[in-house]
Amino acid sequence: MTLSAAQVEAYKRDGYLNAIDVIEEPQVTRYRQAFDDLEARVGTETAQIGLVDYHFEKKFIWELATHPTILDAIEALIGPNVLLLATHFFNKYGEGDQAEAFVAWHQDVTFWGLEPPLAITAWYAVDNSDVENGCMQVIPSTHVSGVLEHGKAQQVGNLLSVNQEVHMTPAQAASAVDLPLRAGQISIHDGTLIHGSLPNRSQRRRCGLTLRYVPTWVRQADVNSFGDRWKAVIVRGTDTEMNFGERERPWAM
Ligand SMILES: O=C(O)CCC(=O)C(=O)O
Repeated sequence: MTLSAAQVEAYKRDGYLNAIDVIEEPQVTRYRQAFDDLEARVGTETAQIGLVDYHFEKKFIWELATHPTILDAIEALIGPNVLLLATHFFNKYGEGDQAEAFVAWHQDVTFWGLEPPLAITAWYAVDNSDVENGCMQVIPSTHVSGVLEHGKAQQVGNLLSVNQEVHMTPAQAASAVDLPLRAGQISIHDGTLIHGSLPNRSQRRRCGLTLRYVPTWVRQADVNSFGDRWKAVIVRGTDTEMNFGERERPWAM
């Protein structure tokens, strides 16, 4: 399955797509349990935002990042030669010290050091994600403005790596669209689309796995917001540019 022409058109116009079915039961539960096991091992403090690039260690993350339905959609949007740039879990537990955790309005690529600043994210719902537990929100069509200046968030609890936030007018914030997802679905967003999410006001965990992709012709001009270089791996097509060096696929599949 690939995206329809109407979906590609909508993505170009709005900067995102929502509610794309990827897997069904029993795989949804199998992947959730695999995450539960990882969470139990590292603890919720780390699991909240500290699980970066665990696809090198955990096969279920690699399986999701290379799922044909996801890669077909990514290929339809950025072309045939695709690198997996990174994977990163975003968890909001809605209780205890983490109750106020939120994600401030931002663009992904601002601090990623990419040239050109082009990346795309598939956000995979490990748990059902809805308004009550703080699903992703986007400001449609903001990707057309290019990379914007970010300041620091004033509100405590921002999960972003350098506490970044892009200023929004009240009118812009009022045009936010919720992206609810059933576990097993993805949304996709452009790296320059303004997005964020509110605190989890439920008793249910909200776990999302972000899968970041770039076309092979993008290169790393600077370190990313972790002060590091991306560990990109080819997941579709061929990498003739080798802009991120050569890296073996972590799992044979
Ligand atoms: O999971 C969230 O609430 C936000 C995710 C996000 O900011 C991202 O995908 O860059």
